[in-house]
Amino acid sequence: MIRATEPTLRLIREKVEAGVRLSLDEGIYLYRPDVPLPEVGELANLVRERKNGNRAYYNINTHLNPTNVCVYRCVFCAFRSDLRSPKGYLMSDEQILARGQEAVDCGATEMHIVGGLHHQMKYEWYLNLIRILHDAYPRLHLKAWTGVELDWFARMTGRPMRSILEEMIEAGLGSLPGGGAEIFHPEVRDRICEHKADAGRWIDIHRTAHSLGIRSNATMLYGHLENSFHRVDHLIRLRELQDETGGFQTFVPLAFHPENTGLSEIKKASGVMDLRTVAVARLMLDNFDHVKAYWIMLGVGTAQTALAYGADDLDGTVRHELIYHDAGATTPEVLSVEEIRRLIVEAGREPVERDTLYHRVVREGANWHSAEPIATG
Ligand code: V47
Repeated sequence: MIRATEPTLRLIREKVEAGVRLSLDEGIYLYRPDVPLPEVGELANLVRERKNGNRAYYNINTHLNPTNVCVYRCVFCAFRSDLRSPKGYLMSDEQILARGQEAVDCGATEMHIVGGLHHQMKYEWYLNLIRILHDAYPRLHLKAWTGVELDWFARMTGRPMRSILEEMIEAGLGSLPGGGAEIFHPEVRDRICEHKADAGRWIDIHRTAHSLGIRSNATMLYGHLENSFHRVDHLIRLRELQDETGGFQTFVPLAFHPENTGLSEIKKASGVMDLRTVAVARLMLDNFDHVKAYWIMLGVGTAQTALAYGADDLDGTVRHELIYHDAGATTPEVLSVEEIRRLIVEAGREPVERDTLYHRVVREGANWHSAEPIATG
């Protein structure tokens, strides 16, 4: 017999149609394999179209990972290196600036900067990197440093997070990417990255950034040691901070890529799990405007399909991505604007180029400018 309080798809449908928030138990229920994915997807699509109509966003962006040398040894990471390993690298200022020039020449509006925590490099090196890029290329939006890196800067210097962030903003930091969130619940976090910023710290750093007017993204790494409870718990913690600050822009689910990691025995999440995670995230995160299908991680085909399962954003053209490619991603290194637009059109959506802060981008030849903010429902 079904208890009145037990989630059912019919009750969830009624709530979603009425715009009522879903509970932890309902989120977990939506992850059950016997709950048909097409129906979960249809509900997520309803929310997606309510918020973003038929639009699907992309930007022209590039990645910069200035070093892979890292003091931490997160078991899921294939990118990190020891200092003396032949794989280890550290970019010079000239190399960093050359990447900025290349980005501008390609018409990029954003540079996504994250990397290792190099124990020989002082906080000033990380700050200077932002400053030289911003001084040379002031129109390039610098989406830089995860909560974990910012936590490291504060630990290194013994300074409060607010003062680190204020200084970074003054140097040219534009927003924060969503990395480092992994899975918040300590049952999992303590097994995959026990040494780095915990959930409370990651959330508090984003809270501080939001209070300074800096927008940020949020990620969730799934498909490793976690279960559906841990995933939905993660989403609810993000939803709670968003209720408080409204500072998150986009949620980015990240499927674990096992190759070359300490968890290489785990099989990569299936396409069904990828689409279900996009859909459940769209349904749980009722206060997030955007859910991103990061094509580098999902693969181009699944990312395109995800546009019908709750996602409204494909990230960007992307150049120089290393974190996923080191972990066995077989996706291309870059997509052209024509390719990304074609993927969106083929999925029946309207392609819209956005900047990092979700303003429409208008291009005339080689020139571009950010126009009005994109309104969401
Ligand atoms: O925090 C590391 C993940 C993240 C692996 O904000 C791995 O717009 C899978 O955060 N398999 C960094 N994932 C990437 C990231 C991101 C990506 C795209 C867009 C945005 C955004 C943010 O990558 C890390 C970690 O969760 N990661 N290693 C791996 N083997």
